Amino acid sequence: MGEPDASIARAADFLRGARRIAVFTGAGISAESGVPTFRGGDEGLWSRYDPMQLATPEAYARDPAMVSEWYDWRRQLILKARPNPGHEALAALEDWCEGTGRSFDLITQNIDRLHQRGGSRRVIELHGCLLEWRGWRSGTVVPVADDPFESYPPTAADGEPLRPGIVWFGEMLPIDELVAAEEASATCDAMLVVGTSGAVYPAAGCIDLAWGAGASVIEVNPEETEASHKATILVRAPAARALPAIVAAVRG
Ligand code: BJW
Repeated sequence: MGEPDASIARAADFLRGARRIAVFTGAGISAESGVPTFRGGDEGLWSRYDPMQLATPEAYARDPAMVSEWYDWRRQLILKARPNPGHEALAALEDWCEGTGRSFDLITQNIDRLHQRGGSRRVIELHGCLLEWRGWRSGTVVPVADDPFESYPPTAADGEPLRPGIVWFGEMLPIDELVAAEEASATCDAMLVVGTSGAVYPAAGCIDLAWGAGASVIEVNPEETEASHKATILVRAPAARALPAIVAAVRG
């Protein structure tokens, strides 16, 4: 089931047979753009940094300078990164769906905007975006320059500290995005799950919804994950190699 060429052909068959396609992505799709993932191996961010010291509102409240400087380091990495053939293949899949009257929803946990830069037009961002910063108390989005901040934490013109516009542990996901993602997941007939450990909820609940509704679940990931047992097809290959092959086969 995991042999890449055979599983790529099967994945394409399932996508061609579907009228409603949903795609659910995680950090692994950006790994080949040089953006680190969170879990797994020595490369994952959480193997080097403690998420409880960095990725919670309590951590920011305790040490806003340290936390904002760490996120600015990651923001700089993302600004230098470029979309890879995996991102571009999903944009091509969106075009094919539109041209053939299929519905298409791209749901991402990623905060790097590489899907949009790779040509995807409609993206549901469940965990916000690291390129946007907002007031710590007001929540108002404040435009910021791409250059590294001059001091930490960065501040708005009125002196309010700014935080990254992402969803930390213990925070609620943006409700409109979550509702749209759950609706797309519960009503699709095929879901492509790419580069996610499927470990973080409520986002990973999208896979459960698709699976529970009887959709074909196609997992593209070189490693086994918490979602693998729900997959109809396992494509055990990196996304930047597998997705262009799948989409080329879909388009015939
Ligand atoms: C490749 C590849 C290649 C590599 N090609 N693949 C139910 C059960 C248990 C716990 C909970 C639960 N419900 C809620 C919780 C608590 C918590 C949670 O889920 N904890 C778990 C970790 C146990 N969830 C929350 O706190 C959420 N909020 C919440 O529940 O609020 C409740 C509430 C209600 C009412 C009021 C208030 C609150 C919020 C979760 C936010 C998660 N945020 C993060 C960090 C953001 C900040 C930052 O960026 O620093 O988002 S966590 C991190 O994980 C990030 C990601 O979006 C998310 C998912 O990770 P992802 O994308 O799957 O990456 P990895 O690294 O895990 O996996 C990469 C995969 O790629 C691997 O499988 C590789 O093999 C693969 N790969 N190279 C393809 N080339």
